[in-house]
Amino acid sequence: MAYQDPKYVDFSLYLVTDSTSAILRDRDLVEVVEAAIEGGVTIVQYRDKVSDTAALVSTAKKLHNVTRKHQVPLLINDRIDVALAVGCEGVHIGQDDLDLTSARRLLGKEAIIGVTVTTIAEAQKACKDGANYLGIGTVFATPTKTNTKDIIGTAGTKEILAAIAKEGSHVATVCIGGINASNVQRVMYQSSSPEKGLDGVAIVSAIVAAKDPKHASQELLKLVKGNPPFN
Ligand code: TZP
Ligand code: MG
Repeated sequence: MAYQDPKYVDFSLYLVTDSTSAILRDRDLVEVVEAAIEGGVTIVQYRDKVSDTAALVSTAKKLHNVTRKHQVPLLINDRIDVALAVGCEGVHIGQDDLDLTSARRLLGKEAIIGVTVTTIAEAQKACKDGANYLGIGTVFATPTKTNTKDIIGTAGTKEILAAIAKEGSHVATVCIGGINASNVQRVMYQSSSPEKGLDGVAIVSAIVAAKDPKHASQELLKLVKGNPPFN
């Protein structure tokens, strides 16, 4: 399934999609995603809570054509069946989705599987069960996802990173929720400890809803890779 060893995936700027027309400004999702990749997005998750299965597979195939062209991994949110149908690189699952062990059994050891974690216990379990990366959050409250369990802030993110580092885990980590150009460096800096830092940030609206998704991605990537001014 995967063309890229999960160990070498670049999580620096992780684009998570949203299919509501308001956030897309009625633009074509596939075009927005391609522009974002041209701007520097390093990995894409197709997250679509509204389309039916046939539409999900159809859009996922179009997205995969684009991500393959640019050699960027494509993951599907929630839906193992859609990932299998499309043959993309993996999935992202939450605490209420099919469990990681079953997802791994279905997708195989090459697939990239990420898990949303909000607590230290969830993070420890995901590491033990073989997640390739953790999506930590929600960091800040966001209109994009209002049914989140907890807002953990950068302090909560740091606690999770420290706990898994203590257990010697080398799992990749990104955080998600309310991250944009004005806070991304603070998020990277404040979440990290000497033991373990974030590998990147996962972002929906600051890219998808941006007037110019390519430019927004260029700016975000520069900030993620640069040294924070207050360092
Ligand atoms: N999971 C936790 S917050 C969130 C998801 C999918 C949405 C993040 O969206 P945004 O627009 O980057 O705040
Ligand atoms: Mg889910």
